[in-house]
Amino acid sequence: MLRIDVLTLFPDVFDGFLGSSIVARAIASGLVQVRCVNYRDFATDRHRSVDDSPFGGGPGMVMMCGPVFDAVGSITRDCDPPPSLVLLTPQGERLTQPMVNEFSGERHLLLLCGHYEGFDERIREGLRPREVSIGDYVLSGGEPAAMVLIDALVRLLPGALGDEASTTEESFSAGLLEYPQYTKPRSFRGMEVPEVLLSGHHARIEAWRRAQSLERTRRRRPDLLTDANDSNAPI
Ligand code: 6GU
Repeated sequence: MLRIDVLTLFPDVFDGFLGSSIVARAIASGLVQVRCVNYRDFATDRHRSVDDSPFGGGPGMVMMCGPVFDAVGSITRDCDPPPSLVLLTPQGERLTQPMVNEFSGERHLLLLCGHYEGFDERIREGLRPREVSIGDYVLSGGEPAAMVLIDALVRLLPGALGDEASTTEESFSAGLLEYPQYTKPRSFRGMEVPEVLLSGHHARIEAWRRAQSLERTRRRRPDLLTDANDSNAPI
């Protein structure tokens, strides 16, 4: 059982996500446990503040140390071994499939979502979290990134996809983009399913798919072919 705790100012944002599809089923079958905790529950003043203006001036607000350290402490207090801390930030290391594979081997993750202009730097200094970004654009908060990470993680848990074949089948095209897929009907508005897929000739089908995967990757994502790619990541 993988345990994931999420620290956030907006726990409600996760409700739809955690209540739907693959992730919901993985939770229901006990493959993963996800708990959302609000930083605000650890605020100490009467306004329940979790952020304040930056020393030195400048726009926006900064996540305060107090509520963040106390929230993390309340979760890690009873945990042996302690969870791996992940701070979601556009300043982090870019999330990749090999990184997701690595995280899926953990027993307990604690995800910290930020808001406002960022975190007080002493949160990094004191907690030494791994910092993760999901891409080179700025979100207004880390919550969508946490959901991206949880989704990518959960689908790797044995049994999460139901159809066990889907992950093994995908690894055939390791590091390449998926080949084109078709389903019924054979003919739709004048567009036909490639003949080879109807042939029942498994070796030819496999060769066609392999060629399509390579060609699609070369055209759309040549970087995947040229980059040092020791992952086994189907994309
Ligand atoms: Cl993890 N957080 C925010 N706020 N923006 C992002 C991101 C994370 N990853 C890409 N952009």
